[in-house]
Amino acid sequence: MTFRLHQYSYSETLCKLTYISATCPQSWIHLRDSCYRFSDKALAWRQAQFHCEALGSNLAVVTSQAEQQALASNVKHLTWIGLYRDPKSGSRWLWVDESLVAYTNWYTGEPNDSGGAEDCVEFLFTPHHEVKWNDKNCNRPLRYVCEISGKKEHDFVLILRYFTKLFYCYFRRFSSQSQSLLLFCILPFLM
Ligand SMILES: [Ca+2]
Ligand SMILES: [Ca+2]
Repeated sequence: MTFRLHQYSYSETLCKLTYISATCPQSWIHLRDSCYRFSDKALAWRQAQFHCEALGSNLAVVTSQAEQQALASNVKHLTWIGLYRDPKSGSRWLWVDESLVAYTNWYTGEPNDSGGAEDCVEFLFTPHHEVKWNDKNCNRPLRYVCEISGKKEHDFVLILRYFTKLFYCYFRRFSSQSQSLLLFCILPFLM
């Protein structure tokens, strides 16, 4: 077996293998960097979030157009997501995982706080079959989508990639022995 490959190709391959092995739990679907689970029963928003938490997740936190599109192509019902009105400030919205609310995708005229009682956010279908956001009464039972964010795994892979390159470059420079190269390429993956 030889490891005399291009300077980075060995570590890149290991990084890819590490990433692919971070698969989703059974009955969850993998979209982009996260795992999602669409419920088959309807719950009020708060119970839906409790149920996601019990599964080690949160209601979905939709922070980009790409994530919105990935979810939109899989959603089939009115569906709760993890956005809710700040109880302290009626005009502010919060994500359940405290992510910054930078991206939004409200339907035209929403959020309208109809009846002064719409504090939770659902995926809604427009007449053109687009999936947009609407504020709705949190007590209404709806299907919901939970998310296990892949961000942590992704950062983990980036850190591994960085240290692997660091070790590899260091020992490539000071040692031409392939055993040393092997040891210090693999070591970061065992930590
Ligand atoms: Ca997300
Ligand atoms: Ca509304």
